[in-house]
Amino acid sequence: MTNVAVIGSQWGDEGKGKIVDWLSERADIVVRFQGGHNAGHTLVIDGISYKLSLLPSGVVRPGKMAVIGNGVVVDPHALIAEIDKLAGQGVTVTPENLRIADNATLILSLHRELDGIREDAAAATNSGIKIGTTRRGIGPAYEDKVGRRAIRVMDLADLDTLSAKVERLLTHHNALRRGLGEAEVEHEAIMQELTSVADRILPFRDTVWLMLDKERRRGARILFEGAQGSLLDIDHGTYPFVTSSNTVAGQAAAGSGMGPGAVGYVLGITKAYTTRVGEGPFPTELTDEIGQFLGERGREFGTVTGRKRRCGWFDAALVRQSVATNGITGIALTKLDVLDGLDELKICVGYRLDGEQIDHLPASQGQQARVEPVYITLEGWKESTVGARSWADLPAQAIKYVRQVEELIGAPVALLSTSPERDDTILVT
Ligand code: 2SA
Ligand code: MG
Repeated sequence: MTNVAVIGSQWGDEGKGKIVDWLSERADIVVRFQGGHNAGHTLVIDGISYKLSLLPSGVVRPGKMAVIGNGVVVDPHALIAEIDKLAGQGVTVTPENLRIADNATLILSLHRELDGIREDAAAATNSGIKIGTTRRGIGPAYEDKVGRRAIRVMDLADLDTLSAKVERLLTHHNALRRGLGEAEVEHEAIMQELTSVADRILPFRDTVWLMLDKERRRGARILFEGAQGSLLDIDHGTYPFVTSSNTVAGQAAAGSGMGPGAVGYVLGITKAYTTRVGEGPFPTELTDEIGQFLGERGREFGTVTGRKRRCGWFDAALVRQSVATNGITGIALTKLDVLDGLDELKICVGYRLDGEQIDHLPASQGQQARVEPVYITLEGWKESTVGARSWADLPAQAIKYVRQVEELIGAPVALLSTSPERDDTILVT
């Protein structure tokens, strides 16, 4: 097997966790390369459900190395809490099975606070833009990274220079906080926050690019685990209603310290309909009883925040776009069973914008808000597809739906997932 990058092709929550888990059996190393504990993966293994946010999914499998790459923003408190919670479920996380890049950026409590302050202010005053973030501090932490004032994992080991770094960070943040009418943050408080977590975090630190390079040369199989989805990408997503990292496959290389050639097969995880949480455009959104039905049947609630996800028809124009921006080799189609029993199904094939028909979502925020979906309609199926384990188990209309999806997005379906259990996966050859 070549290396595989698992990427969400929509707005996240496509079911990446299960597929990563399925693939991790064939991998030696599972690497996260962007995002942070805003991600949410639910893994169901032998009836036990594990909810992971920051840790790579491979961590629950014995004998796998889990890696948090440099492209990730790491909240040390969240990491410690997640490790401790897993310990309660019998999963032991040690430096034997988890490594964190020493050049990864830390999320501090001031980032989380700022995320919340901004979201609340935008909601209350109706000015600014409410993004509907997960309030985990992801955006503010990436701002500091790009602003070259972030505290990184390795800084925890260098207390001599840490104080000056914190000073520089606070010069920026306290100016910002004064402007927002918030109390300033004390230097001592941040120093204490950092020193209190150092002992738990530092044992996991590693020169990840070097370790991965050695492993690659040795022939190790690497699985890159994307978080969120391509339409939440900071460049290619529905800006400004996006997350603050690149979520596309190219980031698998930069966010782990490997070359693009290491990425290998790009598997786009694609839900058989569309969901989104948070604000922002969603051309095929259904606010009627069908949307309600998809949300209930599909149990569409955020893993991290418990927020209700917005639901709508499959948007082939958007996924076609993701096939291009990621270089998707094949897709894993998930949650087909949620469509069981619907009389007819619609698929969006393009949009109407100001009287013209277009085949992709324009980049402009104003135009994105104005596009209207152009649909084709397919007949539904009555039979249940839950737990189907072979192509022959699927009703003819379901197969037709899948074939139509492939044709419209311009990529083949490589895997079909028919329930949260990992064995209910059809490998399409
Ligand atoms: P942020 O917190 O700055 O990354 O939020 C910015 C936007 O990105 C969206 N976003 C997500 N969308 C879907 N799933 C995500 N992860 C969790 C999950 C979400 C949850 O897997 O269920 O539990 O609510 C995720 N993370 C970020 C977010 O909604 C904003 O639109
Ligand atoms: Mg999720």
